[in-house]
Amino acid sequence: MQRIEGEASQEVKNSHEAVDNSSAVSRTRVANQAQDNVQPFGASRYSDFLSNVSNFKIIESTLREGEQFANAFFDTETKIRIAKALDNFGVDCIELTSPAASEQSRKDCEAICKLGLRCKVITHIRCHMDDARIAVETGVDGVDVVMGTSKFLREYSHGKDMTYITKAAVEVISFVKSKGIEIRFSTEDSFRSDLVDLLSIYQVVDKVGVNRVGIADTVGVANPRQVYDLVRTLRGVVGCDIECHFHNDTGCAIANAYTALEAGATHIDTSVLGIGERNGIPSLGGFIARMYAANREYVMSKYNLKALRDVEDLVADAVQVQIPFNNPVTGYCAFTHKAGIHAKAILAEPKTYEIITPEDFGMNRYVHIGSRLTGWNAVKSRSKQLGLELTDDQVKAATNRIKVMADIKDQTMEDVDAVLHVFHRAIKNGQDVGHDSTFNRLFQQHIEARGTDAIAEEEAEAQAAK
Ligand code: HCA
Ligand code: CU
Repeated sequence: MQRIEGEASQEVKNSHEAVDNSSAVSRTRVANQAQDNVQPFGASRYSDFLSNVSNFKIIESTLREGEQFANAFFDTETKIRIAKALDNFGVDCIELTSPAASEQSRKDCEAICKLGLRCKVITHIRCHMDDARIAVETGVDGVDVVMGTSKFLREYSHGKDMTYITKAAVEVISFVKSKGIEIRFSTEDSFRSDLVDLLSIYQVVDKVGVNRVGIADTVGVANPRQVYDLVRTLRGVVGCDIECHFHNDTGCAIANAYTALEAGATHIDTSVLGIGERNGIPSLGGFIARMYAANREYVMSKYNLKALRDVEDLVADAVQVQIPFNNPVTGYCAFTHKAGIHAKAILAEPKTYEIITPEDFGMNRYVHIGSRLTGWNAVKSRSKQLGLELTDDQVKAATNRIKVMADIKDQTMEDVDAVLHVFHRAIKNGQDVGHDSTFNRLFQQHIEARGTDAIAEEEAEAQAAK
């Protein structure tokens, strides 16, 4: 695809104050105010004192949930590179596969704990004392514990009732806490678990001092409204932090994560490119894009956005997948504008069709001008980039020519440039390019001469005259 870079300034001006982090209450209040003020694109948004949209933490699970992706096999070196890249990006925590899973998993967990990363390193285990004993010896900052509570899992997986589950949870939590590290308790398949069962066990674990409780949409069944209801209810029942984990089976994972934060959740699980069991969980990049649209200041102050592409490339390479063409931010066409009307507005003011400023992520905007949908404003911008002086009417005539050609097939940037050069030269020489035969002859000559000294000299001349 032929592309040109937009010329207009992309700076989104934002003079609002940074979010204060002093105390929980003032933090939420200030965050909510900041969020209303900072919303840079004018869309009205809902906010209240529960919302943590401007005050959330990421638990990055590429090295745990991501290891459950069909293609994933991470050797020690790759795990270390991913851990460092995530730390550099600025995630709050990284979650590692259970050290009880295999001897190598245990060794890798120890090795990552020794890296001295800025982020917390936690591991993820079953709600079982054997796993907990191994986990606390690895040097992790915390342990995420999970146990199935839905009737499917109680019947077909571990076969335990709520009394047993609650007892096991309290035992594991007390043990991990006694080692002075963080502990989270989560219920697997929360949205297909009985609400009374859920709230009862969360209340018990909150009382014994768990740092976080977790809600897991293990099967990707939940929708944002259900998420809001459950998190909101839970927020009224426990005092500890709330972590949420959403699977993406029906494409709701990021929306659910966002809604969970609105309802008072504090931590969201992500993985790079969303890799995980089946089709995975919220992608780090997609989730960040969503949060950036809500509060650019907060997201930019906390995360190293320009590192996103490298993190994604690293993981894509490790699991042998391509970055999806429509990936938020880093997808091949995430900042490509095509229709003439869009191109015109984008060149005048990027915010017309962009809520994400590509430069914030180290990306570039492109205007695709070789299509039948092109417009003369975009073509004019390109002729200026090439240093070719053409009047508006001449640009319009060149645009019509491009459209005729693009009706047959999309034109490359080289071909668009050729049309502009032909127009420019013909006008200078007093030739009438309005005639098909004249244009076709000159265009043919230009194509044949492409790469020769004559054309190179002319192009250099035009650039120098710019
Ligand atoms: C699984 C476990 C889990 C755990 C989530 C959590 C899930 O692989 O089934 O600890 O909160 O989706 O339930 O990833
Ligand atoms: Cu999961």
